[in-house]
Amino acid sequence: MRRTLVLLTAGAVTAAAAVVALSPSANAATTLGAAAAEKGRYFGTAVAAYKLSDSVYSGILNREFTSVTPENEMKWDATEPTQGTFSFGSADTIVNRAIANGQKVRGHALAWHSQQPSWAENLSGTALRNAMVNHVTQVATHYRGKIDSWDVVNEAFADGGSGARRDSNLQRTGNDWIEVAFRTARAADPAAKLCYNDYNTDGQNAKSNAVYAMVRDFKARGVPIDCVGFQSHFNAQSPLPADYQANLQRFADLGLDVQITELDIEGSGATQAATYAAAVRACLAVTRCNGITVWGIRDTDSWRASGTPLLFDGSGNPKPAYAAVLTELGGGTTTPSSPVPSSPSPSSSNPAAGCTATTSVNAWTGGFVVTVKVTAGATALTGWTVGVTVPSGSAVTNTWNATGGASGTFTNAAWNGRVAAGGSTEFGFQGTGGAPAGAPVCTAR
Ligand code: 9MR
Repeated sequence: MRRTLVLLTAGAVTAAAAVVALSPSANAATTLGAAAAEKGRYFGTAVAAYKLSDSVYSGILNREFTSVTPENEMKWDATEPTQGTFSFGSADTIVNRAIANGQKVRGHALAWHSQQPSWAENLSGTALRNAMVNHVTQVATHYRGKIDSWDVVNEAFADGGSGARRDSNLQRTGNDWIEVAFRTARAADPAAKLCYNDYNTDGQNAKSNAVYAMVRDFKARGVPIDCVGFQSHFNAQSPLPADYQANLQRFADLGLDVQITELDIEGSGATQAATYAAAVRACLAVTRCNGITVWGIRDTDSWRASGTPLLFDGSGNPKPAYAAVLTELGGGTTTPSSPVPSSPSPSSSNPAAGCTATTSVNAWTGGFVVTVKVTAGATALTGWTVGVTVPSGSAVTNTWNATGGASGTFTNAAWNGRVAAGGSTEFGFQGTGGAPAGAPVCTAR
């Protein structure tokens, strides 16, 4: 467990700037990940490696999410572009960063008919089966011990009412290709949970019935499977099913975890928010639904960007759907009515500064994330600067909702400089090394 420290300060450092442990019950969780954690679940997102240098993107990622799924970087075409030659660079970037931030990783996906390298698309029979087994072995071995859950097989059933397997080059190697993939993954990474993942299986229908029958058979025969992923891509053509919870529950009753793995819901405003809340509610009602992953961060990051299906808008602002999910998870944006600690109460040694800063620090060996709350005094702010003492040997690597930071001085972003009298705004930063332990100093500009 990371230690959560709250440093209460105002103005210059005094002995009164006590370090106190925050009791989790003292305050509603204010991020998706923290709120889900209080419900015993993770809250994750798909991540694209090339976006990690975007500070708005990575800021939200660090702040809100406790699990990541590489959106494309672990797929067969990315990890084995030439047969027998493996390329893990982009996926490693995501995995190492997630581990450094204390986030889980969902591996996606070892065996899939889509996004195969052309050399695999052109194989068949024993050559393809052997190539698949080698691929699963090499990739799962490379990430052994680092993956919470693997999508071992993705989208292997046909759409429509047939209940049949999807025709594919992998399927044509023999009906046992799925269980062979699972056994191979278990041998390579015994600690990872092994999932079957699919879409249009979110409600009870011919396709999900067929997956259910396969999973039941696997459990009966001892084929290693630990979880089923429900992608949950919803829109007008494919709405949230009325029996979503019941469907999750019947799979859970087979004795495995269920996970919402690629959630996105096209729409906007209150309607979208209500549908997101309903999806979250269904998971929370199923004890073995142990995590939710949304398929991207901002609407502009989505594979269905025009449908604005995610929780943050293109500028990174939380949408009504974000608030609905946070509320459904039991979180909230309220601050405690009495500040922590109650004694001694923080008092500014520099009232003329016009603002105060409160810092919440998540620190672990080798890194930290700091969230800073800037509160205006009796006069509204038109801009602010916060100075933080970064210990020598430590470095700020990322800042969100503020600019600067490399030298420990942060200035409001274009959109959050104006703060009403008595009002507040938040920014954050991430770094390597030991966390700043002193008090931040807020100055109105
Ligand atoms: O979001 C992914 C997109 O960037 C890729 O172009 C696409 C290619 O197949 O895959 C998308 O992710 C898919 C996921 O891997 C499996 N389930 C459906 C997802 C949306 O298409």
